[in-house]
Amino acid sequence: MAKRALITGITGQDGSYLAEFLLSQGYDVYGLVRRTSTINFSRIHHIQDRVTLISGDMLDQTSLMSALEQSEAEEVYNLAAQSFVQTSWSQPVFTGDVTALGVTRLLDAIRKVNPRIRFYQASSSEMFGKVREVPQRETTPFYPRSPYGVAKVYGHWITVNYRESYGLHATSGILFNHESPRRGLEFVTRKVTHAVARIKLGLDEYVYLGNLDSRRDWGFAGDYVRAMWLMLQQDEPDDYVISTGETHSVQELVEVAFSHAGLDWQAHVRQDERFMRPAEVDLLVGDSSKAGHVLGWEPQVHFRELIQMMVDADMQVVQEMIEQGRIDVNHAG
Ligand code: NAP
Ligand code: G4F
Repeated sequence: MAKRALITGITGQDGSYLAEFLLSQGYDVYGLVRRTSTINFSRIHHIQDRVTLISGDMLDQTSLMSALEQSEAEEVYNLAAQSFVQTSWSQPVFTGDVTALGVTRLLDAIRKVNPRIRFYQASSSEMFGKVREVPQRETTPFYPRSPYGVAKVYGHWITVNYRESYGLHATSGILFNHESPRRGLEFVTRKVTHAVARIKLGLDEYVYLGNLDSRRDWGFAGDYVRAMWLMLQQDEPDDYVISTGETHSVQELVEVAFSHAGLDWQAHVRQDERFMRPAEVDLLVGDSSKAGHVLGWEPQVHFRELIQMMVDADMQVVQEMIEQGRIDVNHAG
């Protein structure tokens, strides 16, 4: 019998890679999707006939219980969230409802429907915020710097609490930033690599960015979803940091992306107050040695290769848009 997994957030970057990975492992894959006025299945279009989509929302307890009953999942990966840090200042209550309380709704549904389900919570390095220790590891205290970070701290601790209160196999993966050609356009890596392609192909002249000094530990999403799966294959639930151990500034990201396309970044990058944050996370760099020892997990793709892969993919995307007439090159904004 094939194993059954339910993924919340299957339409997102990680959800699409995880669904592909689980299919490759022989799983029956179910995905929770919320109702939207326009269908946004572009990241899972290529596998849509191999996964079963179930309508539901992290704000709606009844739909979560139904999704568990319908899928009869043995593993649940909770990737759904309002995941954009900047938006969490303009929509703090909504962010808390989805990203924090949504975790409780799902855990409680699991407790009632089938407490033997193995649960993965998508925790975040944003929880470390104003970092108390360098590098950050599982034992580093949290100091979140955004409503999103605060919501993720809640999600992390309610996962630990349900593990300890009810004996659930509930695991929290503390993942550092991970990117890919499927990353949303609002996140800085993809914003930059997409802008590089548009500038190179003559559609734009500038990209407007916020803080160029902050540093992140950027890995590849395809590597990170493998770690999620490995965590749920362990006999005992636990918490794991997943990171590359390298840190780079936003400016370094910009330099690598523009130089890969043969462009001088200083001629095309402008700073804009709109993209500055009320409170910044200045430095993230993770120590994933526990994941190395226990899970046998190591990152395969490193920073420069990742950014170059994303620039190459965006060059292709923008070129195809031009060829298909989806961008009017004479009136590019
Ligand atoms: P993403 O691309 O923004 O995807 C988020 C997913 O959540 C989308 O499928 C979205 O559905 C879904 N969602 C949002 N609100 C929902 C709701 N109320 N009910 C049901 N589904 C809802 O995020 P990602 O980069 O794949 O990240 C996956 C998870 O890992 C998130 O929890 C994120 O916070 C966390 N995380 C990400 C990183 C990273 O660097 N990528 C690092 C650490 C942790 P729609 O398509 O309908 O919007
Ligand atoms: O790409 P970002 O928006 O990612 P951020 O805030 O680190 O959050 C991402 O990673 C977290 C893991 O640590 C996830 F939990 C979270 O869901 C999300 O996936 O910003 C990265 C850095 C920040 O310091 C930001 O201030 O880039 C800086 N930045 C500079 N200019 C910008 C911009 N970020 C964005 N999005 N847009 C800019 O124009």
